[in-house]
Amino acid sequence: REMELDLKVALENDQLELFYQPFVDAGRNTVSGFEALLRWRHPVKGMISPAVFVPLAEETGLIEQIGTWCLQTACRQAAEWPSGMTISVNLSPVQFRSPTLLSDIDSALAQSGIEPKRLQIEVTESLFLDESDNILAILQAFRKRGLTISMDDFGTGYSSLGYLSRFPFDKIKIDQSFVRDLSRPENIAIVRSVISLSRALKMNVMAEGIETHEQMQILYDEGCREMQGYFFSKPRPGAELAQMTAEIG
Ligand code: G
Ligand code: G
Ligand code: NA
Ligand code: MN
Repeated sequence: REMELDLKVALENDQLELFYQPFVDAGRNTVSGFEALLRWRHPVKGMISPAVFVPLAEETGLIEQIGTWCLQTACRQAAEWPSGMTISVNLSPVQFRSPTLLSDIDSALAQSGIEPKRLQIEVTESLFLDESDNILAILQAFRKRGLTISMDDFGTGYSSLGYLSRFPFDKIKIDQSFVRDLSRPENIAIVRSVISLSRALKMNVMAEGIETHEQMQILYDEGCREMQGYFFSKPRPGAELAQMTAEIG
């Protein structure tokens, strides 16, 4: 419970920070956008991973305020980038239970002035463990505003494939666990199937967790163009974005 108190203080005292990791068009070597990834700069413990504190924030309900802060900060940051660049924000399933989610998104867009189509929302399969009518209505409301919706960590959750046809996704992100070991024929087969599935469903596809040139090449040869991973860049602070774009482009 000590960390819970700390997290409240963190939000109030500007200890939370967004890092940004580029989405790269591997054919052209250009940056098409960035994913916002939350960090906690703890005054004593140093940098704490969201894998540690997001679950706590979800349990305590603090994720609502933290999520709102993320949306506002990410959109404000994106307003400083070239107008073609996307900003992708991760949403927790808990945020979908918040009655103010849509108005929070509208405020973040209005305050930053960015076009709605530049905002991408990332959700994971765990979203579909909840009551699905409400989820569908919210995702459709995102679409109506012009946002894009991305299926993150695809293939690692408990959901059936059916939700891909029932819910309005624009993009599938191939999970890094499949990319990590492409020397296994099983993983190549999975990657190939997901790319083919995305085409059949008229969705974009992206691979995450690319760490080596070889992984990049294999995915490229399989027809994947949009990629993300340490090979291109680690997530870095907002102040380093121009530098990051210059290094890749
Ligand atoms: O960036 P990193 O690999 O440390 O992220 C660890 C986990 O935390 C990932 O599952 C990522 O999706 C999640 N995460 C990162 N930033 C956010 C955020 O802003 N909101 C939510 N809900 N999850 C996030
Ligand atoms: O769950 P989600 O896909 O949002 O989480 C992304 C997480 O993966 C972030 O914590 C990010 O820091 C991490 N990540 C991004 N690229 C790479 C990579 O190339 N290798 C590894 N091991 N982790 C990565
Ligand atoms: Na993500
Ligand atoms: Mn992911």
